[in-house]
Amino acid sequence: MKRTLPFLAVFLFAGSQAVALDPPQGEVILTISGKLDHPNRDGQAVFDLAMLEALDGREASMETPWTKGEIQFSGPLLRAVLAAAGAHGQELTIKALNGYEAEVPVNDAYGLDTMLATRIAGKPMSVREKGPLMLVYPFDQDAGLYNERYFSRSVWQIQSIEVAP
Ligand SMILES: Nc1nc2c(c(=O)[nH]1)N[C@H]1C(S)=C(S)[C@@H](COP(=O)(O)O)O[C@H]1N2
Ligand SMILES: [Mo]
Repeated sequence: MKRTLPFLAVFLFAGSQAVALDPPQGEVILTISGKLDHPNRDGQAVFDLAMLEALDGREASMETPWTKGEIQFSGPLLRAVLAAAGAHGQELTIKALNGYEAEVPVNDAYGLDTMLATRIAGKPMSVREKGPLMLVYPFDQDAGLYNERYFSRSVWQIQSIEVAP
């Protein structure tokens, strides 16, 4: 017992380190708040571009109502971002720099390959180009998503995500 306890403590510590979210090195472009297992700043999870682009992502070309012709988007899957934050909840409020907000069910992240696009045609998106982040539904995978319900959830200039139970 005297020997195994310190061993167990080291093991548990190593385990919690493995799921922790590193602090951002660059400019913070996304803040997630709510009930989180992996906060990295004042109870929130903050991300810079490199942190987001290191997550499991997708790259897909599609048409959208906001762009001309087929264009390629890439970025982390929304579910990978939520998992990195250790977010628990059912409803997301996605907030943009221009004050726009949309309610998005968490199922849109887990049931669909919805991405938090960081790039358009391979280039980071400026605020003028609806960046730095845009929620992009997999319109290329399912034409049934191409309607006002999902357009209204397609928030661009995303700044923060609030996770509610
Ligand atoms: N940041 C931001 N994203 C937004 C909006 C907005 O006003 N600001 N409007 C939403 C709504 S209601 C729709 S239908 C589409 C419309 O985009 P559009 O105005 O470029 O056609 O974007 C969605 N994303
Ligand atoms: Mo809309």
